[in-house]
This record gives sequence, C-alpha cells and structure tokens, in this order.
Amino acid sequence: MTSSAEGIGARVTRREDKRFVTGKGRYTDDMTVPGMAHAAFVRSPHAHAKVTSLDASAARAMPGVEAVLTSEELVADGVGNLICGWMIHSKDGSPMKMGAWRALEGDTVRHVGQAVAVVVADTPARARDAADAVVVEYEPLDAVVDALDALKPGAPQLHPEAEGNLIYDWEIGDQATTDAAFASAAHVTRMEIRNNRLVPNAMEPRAALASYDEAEEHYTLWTTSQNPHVARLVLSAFYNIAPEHKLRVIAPDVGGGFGSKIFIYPEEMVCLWASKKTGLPVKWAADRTEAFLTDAHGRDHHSEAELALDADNRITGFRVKTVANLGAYMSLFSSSVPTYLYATLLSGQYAIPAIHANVKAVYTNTTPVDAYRGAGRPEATYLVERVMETAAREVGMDPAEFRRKNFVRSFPHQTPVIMCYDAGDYDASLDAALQAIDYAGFAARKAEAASRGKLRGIGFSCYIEACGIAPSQAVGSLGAGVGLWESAEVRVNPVGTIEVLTGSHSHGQGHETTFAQLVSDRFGVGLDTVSIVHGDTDKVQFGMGTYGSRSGAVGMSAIVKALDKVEAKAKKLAAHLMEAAEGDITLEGGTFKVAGTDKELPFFQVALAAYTAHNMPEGMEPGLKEGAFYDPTNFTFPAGTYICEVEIDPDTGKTEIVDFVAADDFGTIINPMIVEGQVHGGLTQGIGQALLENAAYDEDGQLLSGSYMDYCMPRADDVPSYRLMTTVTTCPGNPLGMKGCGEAGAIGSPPAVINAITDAIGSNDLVMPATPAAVWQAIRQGRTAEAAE
Ligand code: MCN
Repeated sequence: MTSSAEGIGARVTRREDKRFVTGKGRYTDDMTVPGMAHAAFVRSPHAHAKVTSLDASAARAMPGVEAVLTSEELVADGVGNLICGWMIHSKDGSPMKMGAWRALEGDTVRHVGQAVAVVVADTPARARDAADAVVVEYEPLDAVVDALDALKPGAPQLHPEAEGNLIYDWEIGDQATTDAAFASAAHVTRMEIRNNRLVPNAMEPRAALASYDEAEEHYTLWTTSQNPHVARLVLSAFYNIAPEHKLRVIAPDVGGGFGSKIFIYPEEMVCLWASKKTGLPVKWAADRTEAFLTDAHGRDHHSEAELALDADNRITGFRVKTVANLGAYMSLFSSSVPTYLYATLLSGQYAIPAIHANVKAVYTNTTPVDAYRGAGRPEATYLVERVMETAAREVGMDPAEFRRKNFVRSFPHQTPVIMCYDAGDYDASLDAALQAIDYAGFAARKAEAASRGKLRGIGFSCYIEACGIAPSQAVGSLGAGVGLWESAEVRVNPVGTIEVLTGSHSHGQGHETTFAQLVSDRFGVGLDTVSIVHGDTDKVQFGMGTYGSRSGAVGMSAIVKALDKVEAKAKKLAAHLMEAAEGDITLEGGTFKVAGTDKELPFFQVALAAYTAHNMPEGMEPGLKEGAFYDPTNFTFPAGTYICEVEIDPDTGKTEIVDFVAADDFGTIINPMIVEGQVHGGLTQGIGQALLENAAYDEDGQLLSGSYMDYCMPRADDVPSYRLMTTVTTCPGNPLGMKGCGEAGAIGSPPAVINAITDAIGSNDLVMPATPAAVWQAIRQGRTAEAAE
C-alpha cells in the first residue's frame, strides 16, 4: 500500500482489531503474577446506615483466606480519603463542601454497594465466600435518593461537612441583564426538564491487579484506566499509597470506559494497599452487579429553563436553574460536570445576548455521579434543544427555521457563558441534514403513516459541544487541579521504524490506527513501520490520558509538535549528508530529496546515520528522538444537526426510529471509518438514554435497575441504519484543524429523539426514557387534556 492510502483521510481498517476480534487482547483480568491472591469486597446492603459492628472471625478462619482488612486498618496505615480534583466555589465565594470518602467505610455507609471490608484469599470463589461470612451489623438511617428531596428541610443529612446536602450553589452569566431581557420579552417559553440517570456499561468491568515488591519497595498496578499517569499522580499525591517513582501503573487493553474509567475508585486503592499488607499480589475484577453499584453514574439533572424571545422570534435571554445529583460522594471530576462542562454550553449554536444559570449540586444516598460520555454537554444540549423545539412550536415557526434565525454566524463568537466559539458553519450542517432527510417530503410521509394508523414525527437537534478542555492556565483558574495538555515522544529507530509514545490512552477509539496514519502521512512511511505505545507509566512520559474527546485535537497535536522536531533534525542531517543547503531539502514519499537535483536519501538511511553518528553536522547530538508537550489555546467546538424521524404505535406507545440523519462537523478527519464508528456508538448511547436506559432507585435507595434484566441497553434492533455525513470547518486552534468526534453522537441525539416523539404524539409532556409505557401515557394524557379544553 502506498502511504497516501494510509495517511490522513484514509479509511484504514483498525490495526488493533486483529487482536481484539481474535480473542488475543490482553486485559487486566488476563494478567497473572505468581502467588497471586484475589480480593472480594464486603458491601453495604443499605443506602444509609451506621456500621455498628463488624465480626470477621468466621471469615478469617475459612480455607484459603489470607486476610480480612477493614476501615480501621486502612485509616491506621494513613491511606488518604478519595478526593474531588476540581474546586468549585459557590456564588457566595465559599468552597464546595466535600464529605470524607474512605476507600473502606467503618462508620456511616451512604450508598448501597459501598465497601466496608475486603477479603483476600487464594481463589476468587473462596474470597467471595469469606466476604459473605463477614458479619456486619448496621443501624439503618433514613435515605434520600432524589436531589430535589435532598434539598428539602428535614431531609436525611449525608455529610456533616455539607449542611442541607448542598455541595455548592454556583452561578454563571449575568443575572441582571438576563432578567432585563425577560422583563421586555415578547414571548417566554418555560419548561421543566429532567435528564435521567445512566449507568455506564463498558464491555470490560473494572479490574485491578496490584503487586508489591518488598525488596524494591515498589508497586505495580495493572488496571482498567483511561489515564494511568493521572491515576499514579492521585494515588501518590493524595492517597498516600506510594511515591510516584515507586508506583508503576499499567492500563493494558481496556474494553471501553466512556468516562467511567477516568476516576480512581476505592477498589484499585485497596488492592494496592492490600498487596503490601498481605505481601501477596492482589487481583480484583468487578462482576456486573458491582459495576452497576459502584461505577460512577452519569447525568441526573432536574432543571427549569426559560427562553425569552423578541417580537421577531429572536432569542434575547436564557435563564436556567439546575439541581444536579452527585450521589453519595464527590467523585474525582464530578464537580466540573454540571458547572464548566454543562452551563458553558447553554448558548448552543445560537447568538444569545444574555444567559444566567444557577446550579446546585447535591448529595444523595446513591452511587456517585461523574463524567459519562459527553459529561455535561449532553445535559446542556438536551435542555437547549428541547427548549428550542418547544419555543418554535409555541410561536408557530418551523423548528428548523427558528433555529436558523438564531444561529451564530460570525466567528470567533464570545458567548455570555465563557466559551468563545472559534469556527463553525451551522447552516451547512442543517442544510445537509434537511436535504438528506427530505424534509419537504415529511408531510406526505406523515399522512401515509397515519393511513396505517401510525403517528409519525420529526425532531431536530442542532448541537454544539466543547472538547479538548483547555488551556491549562484557564482551566486552572476555573478550579481544575491538573493541567490539560498532552505529551508525545517520537522515537525513530536506527532502521527507520518509528515508535510514538503518547500520553493519550486508547480503550476502543482506534488510536493505534489513527495516530499511526498521522505519522505515515507526515513522513511518507508505511503504517507497518509505525507503532503506538500508550498506557504504561514506566514506558511513556507523563500524560493526561483520554476523555473529553481530546486525543485527536490535543494528543495528536502533541505528536505533530514532536514530528516537527524530528523532521527538522532529520532534514538538517540529510542536508549535511547530501552536501546541500538545509532549505533545499524536502521529504516526499519517505525520501529526503534535494530540490532541483536528483540527489535523494531514503528516510531509514538518514535515521541510521543519526545513530551511527559517523558523519554528523557540527554540534548535532546523535540519535533521532524528540518529545513535545502541547497545551491548546482553546477548546474545539464540534457541532452538527441531527434529525430523527419516528413512527409510534398509538395503541402500544412503541417508538420505531424510522430514519436518523447526522450531519457533523469534526474539522479535519483522520480516518472517516473510525469517525463513523465513533458516531454510531455515540448515537446508540444517546438513543439508549432517550428510549430505554434509566438508573431507577426505590425510596430506600435500592437500585431497582441493577442488572441487565432491568436496565435496558440498546441493541441492534432498537436503532436504525444511521445516515451520516460531515461538513467541514477546520479548527483554527490546532495544527491539524481537528475537532473531537468521540462524544458528539451521545450529546446530540437524545433531544432529536424526544423532539420527534413529542412531535408525533402532539404532547410535550414526556420524560426520558420514552419507554412504550411512558409514551402511551403521554398520548392518553394529551387526549384527556384536549377533551377537557
Ligand atoms: N478522529 C479522527 N478525526 C477527527 C476526530 C477524531 O479520525 N476529526 C479519530 C481519532 O484519531 C480517534 C477517534 O477518532 O482515533 C476518537 O477521537 P477523539 O474524538 O479525539 O476522542 P478520544 O480518542 O479522546 O476518545 C474519547 C472519547 C470519549 S470522551 C468517550 S466517553 C468515548 C469515546 O471516545 N469512549 C469510548 N469513544 C469510545 N469508543 C469506544 N470504543 N470505547 C470508549 O470507551
């Protein structure tokens, strides 16, 4: 294959899939270390309770049991509490109220599934049996699961640090100008909007294998992490497990994360601590029930939204109040999700002169909530696009034209909520989607569906999102505890093969392919000469990992910087070797050439010359290896239009998505096939949220949908054959002009689906998930309301 067939823009099949689809992937649970023991956790069956006693004597006497470790020993050994790494200040200037979160709790448990002790035994089954034999007595306390209830006077209190369960009461935007816009509005659209709680469901549940080497006083942790360096940093700096240079974190093949594997959880910490305590390597792999109960959940907002319009149907103001349920503890980045990742996107694709948002974050007796694919942007998009559709209906405008009328058209565009959009063409994606769906033909399709007794509806979502969170200085000023740059090292070996060490981590996104395509494109070398190394703190320089659809825009930009340095040095050397001026050297198709002559040297010969170092320019160091750190100057802003068409059976409430068109702008695209795969996955997750998925708790805090029997993940026959297209405005902020694609589908799709269903049934009173029962009820309620009028 020539390099052009493998470079930027080529539909190269994913190189990593050979091992994944042949069962040759190496996941954490595949790792073994001689003498390895297994951990099983003793977990609270109560959502809120005092631990009154713990008796491990029977468990300790069981065959194969090495140890039963409790909170008391954890605290005595000085293991730190889990922390939230993004400081949010309330509008009165006070810092967020963080309750203490121990990896093993010995006093008060605050959600079902919270770990109170761990058993280490020679087999997983013996560890599980012994965990079941630990006798824990609890004094149950009243629990609260809904965030609005948790704020009510007299609600059960979770943490002494957070009076009234309020973590922060934060605001953004200008309240006075927003209120003024409402005072003079010609029309105001008001809505209450609920964003349902989701459980992330990566194919591979979380796992850890920790091994302590007493002679070296060194730990190794294999774990299912999206960001092994951040894990090492947090485990060292805050949890007091080991100094950074004495802890190696390896995230080998990881079977999906969708955000849930960004965070450090109690179990990984406990395995590390237990490996030193017992002198044995300790492995833990979550079963699916543990995943449901302990992986950070997503979304869970209650909001009130008001949109002000002038007499010409232009938006003049947007006012939002949101209550965000953060669960029982503040997970690692949870505080940033309903604030800087949510409210900063409330301007959508629209020129809105005044916005004010107030967000209250609340503790409840539920699993902690943190970033899940989209993290804040799906909540913002759902709110904005439901309100836009509703406002268009209220003022009697076509929903597409209402949006178009209010689009941002000149860039850069400073919104009233921090974000400065750098580039975009929202008309282009709307036009592409309208044409693809044949909007003009919708009325005829609706009539034809009606003749078959079906309700047909169409719904829009013109989403915008922000990824590649940056720059570090700016996010630092907003409370982030870390920088959000990325690193790369490009090692050209003496024979001309190339290893790229990246601080990003791939857990399904195809980096081993797309990152190599970049190198192939740049140097004109075959993909098979390039390998991508990631996920091991001992191999790779410090890096920030993968989340926020940043690996293309930020991670690949760091690689570009390192490639620039390699190319500059190699050209200098090639010029020296060919006795030519450096400015005359070009690199084409894997060969250095001297312009205007027939002199040339293949890439590998220059690489070899750099390592033999027999004939180098004066002062040049041997070798061909360069590193770079890249800190973006701004977020990137992927945007697009999704249009969903549904048919509903009014007798059953069952929704069928009959067509779904997605027109996205991801800037420069490295691999269209991988991008399409990312969009397919994202759309399916978004449709899952809209139609099927819900983490439902009963009033005592028991997770009712805690297994695949009750939590409905979308399957192939729940989704249509998507029709995807892209329009391109390149991102001016990074060298490749890329915008992220990994979350867009999940961000943009839920409102398109719900807007289509509410259009079909003629009733706007519908919450996600729009199950057949919910839709059937909404149809009935709509009819009852009509009859009463
Ligand atoms: N890409 C491209 N052209 C672009 C943008 C991206 O070819 N203009 C390619 C990239 O090179 C990369 C892939 O598309 O191979 C995704 O890139 P990007 O949008 O930068 O996202 P990340 O690689 O940073 O992945 C993170 C993103 C997030 S935040 C979640 S959540 C998510 C997602 O990716 N989790 C996933 N997709 C996932 N896919 C799988 N299979 N598993 C997960 O856990």
